[in-house]
Amino acid sequence: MTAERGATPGRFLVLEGVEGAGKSTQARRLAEWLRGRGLPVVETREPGGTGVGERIRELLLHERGPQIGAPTELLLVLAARAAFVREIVKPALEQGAWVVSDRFAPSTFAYQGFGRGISRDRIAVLNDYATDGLLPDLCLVLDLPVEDGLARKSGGGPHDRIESEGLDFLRRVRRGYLTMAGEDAQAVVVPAGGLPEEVERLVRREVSDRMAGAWNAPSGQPRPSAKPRREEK
Ligand code: Z5A
Repeated sequence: MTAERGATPGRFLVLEGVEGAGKSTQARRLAEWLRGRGLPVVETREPGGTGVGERIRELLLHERGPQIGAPTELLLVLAARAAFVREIVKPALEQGAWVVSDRFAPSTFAYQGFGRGISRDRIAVLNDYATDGLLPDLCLVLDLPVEDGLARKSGGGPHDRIESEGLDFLRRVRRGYLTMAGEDAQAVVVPAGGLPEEVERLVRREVSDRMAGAWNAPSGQPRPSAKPRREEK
């Protein structure tokens, strides 16, 4: 499998986690903080971000939409990702931007892999094609019990199709994130049960520690090469 990190001048930061973990909140805050440091930032999310991606997002999340089996769900997510990487992420990285994304490939391993039971090998091969080998420079997994995440969203209207899968599904997803974070040197688990300001402090600390040296890298310089990813199981 090809694995590309460090080939372009920008940086690719991804926030992950179960529903209500605070990904959108922290992605926004992180992007503001990075802009405050004078860095060019592109904020985005998956699934979505592109014309086709937003259409696929509607299909995937709409509770009253058509029946979607696990293989179809996987391929829809990856179809959206193929456009996302080529239309948004790679062009931004090539121009030296810091891309902050609310979800990326780890969501697929967590939801379609650990959640739905599709093999990680199969996902890895298909995902590699969709991403053209692109990997995040840093993946921040915001972690909290799934019940706490759902409680944060309880006032926010009806659950979408995937949220409606129930607690056991979401617990498998959470376990998947923790397992994968333990295997990937570029992933870190951030406890996300505290106040937004506390979580933000932890996120900033991880980004500062792990992206050290990147702030002042001259524009146009390739990213320093990262440790090779371990083989997918
Ligand atoms: N999916 C997939 O299956 N496979 C894939 O490969 C990909 C995605 C890429 C996308 O939904 C769905 O697609 C997702 C997985 C699937 N499953 N579902 N459902 P999404 O990303 O649009 O929605 P989400 O993950 O469910 O996001 P969310 O519910 O919006 O959660 P969040 O972004 O982590 O949290 P938030 O929006 O920042 O905060 C939620 C609420 O909590 C809000 O009222 C905040 O004000 C509040 N909040 C945030 N932080 C805190 C703290 N620290 N304390 C208290 N309250 C807080």
